Amino acid sequence: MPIRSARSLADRDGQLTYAEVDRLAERAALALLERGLRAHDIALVQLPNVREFVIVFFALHKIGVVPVLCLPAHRRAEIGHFAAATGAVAYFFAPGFRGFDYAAMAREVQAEAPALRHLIATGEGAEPGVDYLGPWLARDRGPGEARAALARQRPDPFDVALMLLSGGTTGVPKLIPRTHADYLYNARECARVLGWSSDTVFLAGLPLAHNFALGAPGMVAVLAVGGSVALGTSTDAEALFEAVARHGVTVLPATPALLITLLDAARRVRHDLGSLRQVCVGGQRMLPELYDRLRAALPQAVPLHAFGMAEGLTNLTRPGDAPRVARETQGRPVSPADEIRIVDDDGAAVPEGEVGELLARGPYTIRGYYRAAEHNRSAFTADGFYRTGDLVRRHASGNLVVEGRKKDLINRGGEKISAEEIENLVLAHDRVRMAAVVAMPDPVMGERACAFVILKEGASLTLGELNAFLLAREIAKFKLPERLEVVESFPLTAMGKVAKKALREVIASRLHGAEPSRA
Ligand code: OOB
Repeated sequence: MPIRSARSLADRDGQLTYAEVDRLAERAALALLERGLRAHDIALVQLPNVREFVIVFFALHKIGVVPVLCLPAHRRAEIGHFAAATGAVAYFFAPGFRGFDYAAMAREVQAEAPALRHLIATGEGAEPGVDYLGPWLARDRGPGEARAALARQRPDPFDVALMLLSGGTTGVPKLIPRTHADYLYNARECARVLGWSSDTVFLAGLPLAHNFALGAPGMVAVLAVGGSVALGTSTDAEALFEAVARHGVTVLPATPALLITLLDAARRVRHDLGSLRQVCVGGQRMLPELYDRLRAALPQAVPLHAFGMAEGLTNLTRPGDAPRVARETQGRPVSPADEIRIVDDDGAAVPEGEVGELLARGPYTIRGYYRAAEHNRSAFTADGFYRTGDLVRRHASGNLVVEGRKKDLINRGGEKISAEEIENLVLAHDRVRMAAVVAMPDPVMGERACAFVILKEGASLTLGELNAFLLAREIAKFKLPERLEVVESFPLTAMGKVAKKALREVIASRLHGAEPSRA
């Protein structure tokens, strides 16, 4: 059954019109007001792609409470950090999602975060100390009362609307404050350049908590032009293809890693994918070979490249770009007011066509991370440009090509892992003397994390032991190193720092020698 009309939201439980979503969001907002939540309060939201994500997102916006969008994969270390860093007063979760006991984690986090007064779960239940959304959403109070109460709470468009998480290169993830005005503008510009309209049917299989599926170019962009959104909680190929056929999906966002899985499965798939018009690939570079595979498998769909970042700047290829440009480049900024510079290590512009670091400033790019004054001094230039850490060059077409990066992170299928964060945890192991975590190449994920360690005298360590130790620190599983290299010493740079580039080369050549490339 295709989505029954424009302007709807579909999830595992059926379809809602915009008006129904709005009414449910009003009910949730009123319940939150009654519990004492107020504008500028902060709420941790850790929900998968279900209707409650959307309802809570808009409910919080109605009363000016700021959601911190946590990934379902985050565990106690990350959630505890966000609670402590923000003084969040509420935490929204989906009990039992993918078999994990979020309620137990919520209590543990709450025990160490005195400000966290409200634990709010999806559905119905009777856990002591937990509120449930189910009864809130069922309580109708008549539109008059609701509208009057909520009208008084309406936030200013230039207030912070939400906080995204940086993939980050620092020891703990940084929070990215985005305002109502900037986020909506960013989303609208994406919808405009992609030609989205009320005919657009968008399938969010990637987490909505991530900027890509949320707005740039994601759900908020679709809603801004009156299109429809289908939500999926799985990135399993069968489930996604089934959803494409069922809802008549026209736009599918994917990371290159997900796209590879989908294309591998497409050979044996029976679902009708004929409705797809755009496949939007981002989070990581889509190589030209993958672009070619996509074209061959889905000739009716335009492959688009999304090179974005939670900090703001969104680059997209345009549906009208020449095939060669769409194949070889990662697009260009969506807004005419975006300013970019490509600079060398001294901050001077590189000659046209040469590789340098991309700097960005503009109407929807942040000027600073939340409560991070010191980090902000190095993350932004004195005149307010964000240093993306991405190495790019300008293609003859004017679009950008991503050639590499300066920042110290691992991009695992679009999921960013801060090397420093994992190194700090590895160093806490009592058998480890020194640690360096670097990216190793992978044909599907693009990169995976490899931990190089120098052990203490006479000690030994296996990857299994290391990861058991890391998991006991309660971090998201996707951050675990997938290979351990025990070494006697690290190569050093002329400055005496660990030469990570050399370590990346060591592991790449070792993998290359050991396993013939499967790409
Ligand atoms: C998206 O956002 P983040 O914040 O998880 O990661 C941003 C970083 C970029 O600075 C770049 O290093 C990398 O991810 N990246 C890409 C890329 N898209 C993101 N590198 C090469 N090619 C691409 N297409 O990942 C994100 C946000 C909005 C839309 C799309 C991706």
